Formats: sequence, C-alpha cells, structure tokens
Amino acid sequence: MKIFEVAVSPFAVRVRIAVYAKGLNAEFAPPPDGFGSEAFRKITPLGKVPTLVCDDGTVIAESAVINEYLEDTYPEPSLLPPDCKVRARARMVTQMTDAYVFAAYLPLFAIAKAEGKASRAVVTGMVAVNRGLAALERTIDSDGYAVGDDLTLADCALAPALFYVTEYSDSYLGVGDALSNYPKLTAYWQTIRGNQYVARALADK
Ligand SMILES: N[C@@H](CCC(=O)N[C@@H](CS)C(=O)NCC(=O)O)C(=O)O
Repeated sequence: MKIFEVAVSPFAVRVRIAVYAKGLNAEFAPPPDGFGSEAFRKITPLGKVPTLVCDDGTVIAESAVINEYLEDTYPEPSLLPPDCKVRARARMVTQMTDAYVFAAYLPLFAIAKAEGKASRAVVTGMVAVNRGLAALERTIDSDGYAVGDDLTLADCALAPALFYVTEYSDSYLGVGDALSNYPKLTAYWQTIRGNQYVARALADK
C-alpha cells in the first residue's frame, strides 16, 4: 500500500505511528505536485494528506479512518482495547482531538501570521483550544497511555497533537506553555513521547 503524506503533518504522524506499531510494509510518498494540487485531487477527493491507496487502488482519506482501516485489516497487534467501553473511550479521544483541539488550534497559525503573536484573535482562539484540552484532561487515564494499559489509536491521535501544542504554541502563537493548566496531559505527553513508535514517527518529521 502507498500512503501519500508530508512528514510535518500531525495527521500523517498519526498514521505513521499505527504503521510502525503494527509493523506494516507501507510506501510513504509525497503528494504529486504538493498537497491541494490538481494532480493530487485526482487521487483523493480533498487533496489532503494523509491518503492511503490500497494495492487494489481503493483510496482511503482521513487519518482517523485510515487508522481504523489498518486496525480492521491488520488486527494484530491490536491498537484498540478488547473491552467495548474502553474502545469507545479511545475513539472519544481521537474525536475530541480532531473536533475540539485541531479544529480550533490549526487556524491560529494563519491568524497569528496576519494579526501577530498573542494578538487578541489568537488569545480568543486559544479559549476554544483550552476547552478541548480540558475535556481531554478529564478523559484520559493516568497510567502512561491515553486509555487502558497499552498503545491505542487514541495515542496515535493525541501524541502528535500534544507535540504541536507543546512545540509551537509559544514559538508561533506567543501564548506560552499551552499545557500548563493540564497536569495529566503534561505527564501523559512526557511518557508517551518516549514510546518507541511515537518517538520514531515524530523523529521522521
Ligand atoms: N481531517 C484530515 C486533516 C488532514 C489535513 O488537514 N492535512 C493537511 C496537512 S496537515 C493538508 O493536507 N492540507 C492541504 C490542504 O488542505 O489543501 C485528516 O485527519 O486526515
């Protein structure tokens, strides 16, 4: 299978963690003519990375869906816990990361560029990001993994998000340590960044 991606994308890192943890053979390739290009849009509906192209030509877009597909197709080693309620919590973490952290956080880079670091618009935007982070703080476990006692799809989603939030909030947005009010997320990030698959995927960036 072929995965179109660019290494700086947190959504691509999410898929890389799953590929590495499952020990899969995948070819990683940059999108033809860059993401959003006409050539790439011919392959994948939104022209976004990551996009997986299966050996039979089936195209699967959206990182959370790609990871679910990898889990369904290559169930061992599993990245979802056996208990249905814990599985639901793992999916909750992915959904909360996308809908309430990334959706609020990523637009702030363009806003900071236009209006300045720590500008009113950026600070206001961070209120929404903090709502998402506070929800995750309440949701994750305290034992090193987002849910349960092993690496799951929740970690694939949350770890790259926390990389971005810790690495770029001050340098690009001027808002200081975005995790300072979240002791559980801070401790989680310190632990999960040392996980071999997370560390390898982040090192590829
Ligand atoms: N919801 C998508 C988000 C993917 C996404 O936004 N990728 C960005 C790079 S980080 C991209 O391809 N942007 C190019 C564009 O929007 O044209 C996912 O989870 O895969």
